[in-house]
Amino acid sequence: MERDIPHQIVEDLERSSSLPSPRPDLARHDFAQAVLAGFARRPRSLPCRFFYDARGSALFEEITQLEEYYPTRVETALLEAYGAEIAERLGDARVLVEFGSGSSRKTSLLLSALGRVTLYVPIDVAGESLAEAAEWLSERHHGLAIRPLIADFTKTRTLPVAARRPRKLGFFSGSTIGNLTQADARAFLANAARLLGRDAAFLVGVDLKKDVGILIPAYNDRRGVTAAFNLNLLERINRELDGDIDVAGFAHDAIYDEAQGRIEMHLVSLARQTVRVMGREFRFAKGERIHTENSHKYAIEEFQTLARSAGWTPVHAWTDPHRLFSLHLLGLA
Ligand code: AVJ
Repeated sequence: MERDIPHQIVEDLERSSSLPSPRPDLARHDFAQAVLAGFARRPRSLPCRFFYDARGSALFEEITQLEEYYPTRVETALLEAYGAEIAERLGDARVLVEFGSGSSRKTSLLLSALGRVTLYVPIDVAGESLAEAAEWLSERHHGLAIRPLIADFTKTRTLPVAARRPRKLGFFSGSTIGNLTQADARAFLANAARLLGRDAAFLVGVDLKKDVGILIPAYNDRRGVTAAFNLNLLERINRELDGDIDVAGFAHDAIYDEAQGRIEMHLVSLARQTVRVMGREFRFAKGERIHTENSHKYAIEEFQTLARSAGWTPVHAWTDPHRLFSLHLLGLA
């Protein structure tokens, strides 16, 4: 399997204005900074983007197959059921820009439905998974040109030269937009509008507000896969940042904050303890929490209002019969 980062990608990276780098030493530095800063502040927190090392990505893949975790399954079903309708409303999108190279399976469904896309530009910080996804898709979509961009998609200001053509479609799946606060989601949507251009459209997967009896188990499954995914952050600190954290001294917790409309994941210290990271000591009280992820949920109209405030015009929203998940098509009027 091709694992080296193609030369073109490196060139795109050098042209791009985004900060995160595929260079392992810089990636480690980024992680170290975030952990030291996150452990020093109160309440303590860690950015959720660090979940996805090799082990975390494998655990997330397992999460997507859990009975309790409906988002991946329902979004995929929506793409299967409404792909033709989406294509009809879009007309003739030629360039597909994906924010975060999510699941290649969903991208492949969309590409098949659209039919006329000739260029695919996935944007992600993880160069290795980008290269793998690119290979998987190029085997299934002959004649499709792929120009991956290694960059933080929340900050990307420029697209590869080859993508500077009209009729672009943006794709942001999985409700990853839920990781952002509303203010950050609005800024992201506004930046995407600028990046994609005047005649663009945007397809965004958004998890819906619903009964906590469904929401909580999706983030706290019986088999404990989500717990392992959350706790892997501590294991990653031990592996990469010379940490001595007793991972068994922390527990996974997922709560729903009704006022903010979001699931929050936390790691809770089960005892009073001191941990060391890169030679520094951090004291945890019993019950003290590390906030590791937000996953915002939106009613359909709520998300449409947010999209409008960022300059987009809601065109249509598709949802499943149980109203678990939504796919929003946005346009620029
Ligand atoms: C990939 C960010 C959409 O918030 O549902 C899954 C990540 N966290 N289980 C989500 C996640 C815990 C997921 N996103």
